[in-house]
Amino acid sequence: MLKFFYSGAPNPMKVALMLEETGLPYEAVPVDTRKGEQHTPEFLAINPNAKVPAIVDGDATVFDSNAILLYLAEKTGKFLPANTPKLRGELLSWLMFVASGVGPFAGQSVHFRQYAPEKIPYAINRYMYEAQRHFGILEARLVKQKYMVGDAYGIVDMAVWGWARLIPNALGEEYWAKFPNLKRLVDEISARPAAARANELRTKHKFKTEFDEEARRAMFKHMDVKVA
Ligand SMILES: N[C@@H](CCC(=O)N[C@@H](CS)C(=O)NCC(=O)O)C(=O)O
Repeated sequence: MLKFFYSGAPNPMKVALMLEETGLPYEAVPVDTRKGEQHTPEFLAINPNAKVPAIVDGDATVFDSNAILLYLAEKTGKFLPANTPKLRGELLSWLMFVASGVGPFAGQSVHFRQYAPEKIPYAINRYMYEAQRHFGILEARLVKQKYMVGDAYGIVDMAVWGWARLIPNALGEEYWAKFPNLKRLVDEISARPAAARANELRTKHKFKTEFDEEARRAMFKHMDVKVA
């Protein structure tokens, strides 16, 4: 059976949503990143980047959330637009845009706003600005069309859901007012039974909630290594 290595964080949750949407049988394997389980040799053999999510499906191992979304969509033939060059181009562009822009900038915005030991105005401003700019690009797309690619719900919408529902953490609750169409999409997806099951999944395993010294050492390794 397909193994899904996960935690309750945004990138694994996109994949949990997709697995639940497809109805594929899977075994969820918790990786408690606050306890450092992402750094074990066994997990590094699956994802050398020491991050969740990852899947093992027979002899296929896939890591990086949007790569997994595409893999699962191609495996099942579900949640993909029609295979025309136009829509394929849009699919790949938006999938990579979310992976390389929305996720990293929103993630750094959360980091500098909530976790960095010093509140550095320059870093907070840069990442909030870039996170907002990226969410603004999604908003502009969703003013023009109901879903991100084509005319049906698909994997790019799932990728967007993973990060856009963190807008209150990445930017602040009041920022929803700036992105009404993004909120419309997030609310629509969150109301789906598959999203409820994805959210419920993380309650089935006990993940560490405290962000203590052990968690800091596991997740913020740069704090112990001076490179600059
Ligand atoms: N590009 C990767 C990023 C994965 C990622 O950053 N995962 C986070 C959770 S959202 C994680 O594993 N953090 C643990 C750590 O950084 O040690 C993806 O899209 O899957």
